[in-house]
Amino acid sequence: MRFADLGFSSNQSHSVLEGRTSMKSTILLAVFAPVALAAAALLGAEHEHAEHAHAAAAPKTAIAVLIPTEGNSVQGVLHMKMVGESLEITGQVKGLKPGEHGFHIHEFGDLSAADGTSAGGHFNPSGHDHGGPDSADHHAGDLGNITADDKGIATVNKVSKGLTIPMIVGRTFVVHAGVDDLKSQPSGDSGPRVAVGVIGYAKPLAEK
Ligand SMILES: [Cu+2]
Ligand SMILES: [Zn+2]
Repeated sequence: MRFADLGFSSNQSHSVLEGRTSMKSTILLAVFAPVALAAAALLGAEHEHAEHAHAAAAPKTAIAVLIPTEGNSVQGVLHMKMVGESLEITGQVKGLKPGEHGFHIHEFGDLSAADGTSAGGHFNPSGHDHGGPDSADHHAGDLGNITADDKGIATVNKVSKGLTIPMIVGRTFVVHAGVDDLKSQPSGDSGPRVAVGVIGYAKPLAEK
């Protein structure tokens, strides 16, 4: 095929035309490339930001709303957050008989049984014996007792070194009718379960 067939009168005019076209392309590129690069950088930054936000989104706070088991009227709210390497548990439980009550994290987030037994035994990932939170040997979920005042209200303020939010979310706080003696096996002989609450991720307290 000859250039004449394409309507060009000569090789020269074609090369001039081509030269102009490529110059136009160069100008276009020069004008738009920085815009495109800037847009790409913005998108990239946004993407990176989103990924950071995702990584930072691993919740550091949790909540458990305690509801009474059948025949009881104990209820409460517990807030959990990490303070350094430790889990801080704060909150209030009411409707208790005055005195001490066993207070543990049990293995399962299953409240299907009316008496709370579906929550299973004490959360014990390391296969220890039952004990108090300060005993050398104890279940990770052993938090000792909470103490109700003469109005039946227990203010909870505990710190546990062995627990983290990801370990406990989906498990259950259990408050017992009786005192955890911190030594009887397998669970401190603290009697029936009077309130239960599954632990869930929570919005950080400061943001409320
Ligand atoms: Cu318990
Ligand atoms: Zn235990």
